[in-house]
Amino acid sequence: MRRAVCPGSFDPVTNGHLDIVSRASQLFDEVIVAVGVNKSKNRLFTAEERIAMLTEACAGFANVTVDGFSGLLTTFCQDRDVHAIVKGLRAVSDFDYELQMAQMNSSLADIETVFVPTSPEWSFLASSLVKEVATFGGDVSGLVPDFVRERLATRLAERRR
Ligand code: COD
Repeated sequence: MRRAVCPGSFDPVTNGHLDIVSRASQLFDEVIVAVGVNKSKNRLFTAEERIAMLTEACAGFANVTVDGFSGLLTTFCQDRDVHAIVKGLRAVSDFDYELQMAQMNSSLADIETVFVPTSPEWSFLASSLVKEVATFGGDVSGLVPDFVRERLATRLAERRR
């Protein structure tokens, strides 16, 4: 059984993330989307909310499950007997950081990182930009699933009150 983890913050999940998850699901028998829970970081959505959105967004993929993790990603992988991490690459700037993490993770455990190049249509897409555009009233439809766009609008309205 070939298993892989697709890790990330997913604050919130975008169509770029889902493209990588979808392609990973074709490369591996089983894919776990792992939502990082780092309490020191200021997130727009809680871990539970991010996991719920991903679970809904990934419902169509038969071999994909969603879970949260805290601490080291390598520990999560070892606990699940997973030896592959799938990461999306958008640009050279992603590569610098991702290469460093891949090498650190492989020095910590018997884990290979597989890089999947972004599809051209999502190469500019990042959760941080989606949040910024939505904060200033821009239209993010087509960049995230519709239900995520609605939850984003609701959360930003709550923050403005
Ligand atoms: N197209 C393709 N790929 C994309 C796109 C897009 N438009 N947008 C994002 N991605 C990819 C990213 O490149 C990344 O691979 C993944 O999707 C998740 O992206 P984010 O932004 O949601 O998540 P990150 O990059 O903030 O997640 C970082 C982790 C949580 C994976 C990382 O910090 C981690 O592993 N933390 C655990 C602690 C640990 O083990 N630290 C040691 C690391 S060496």
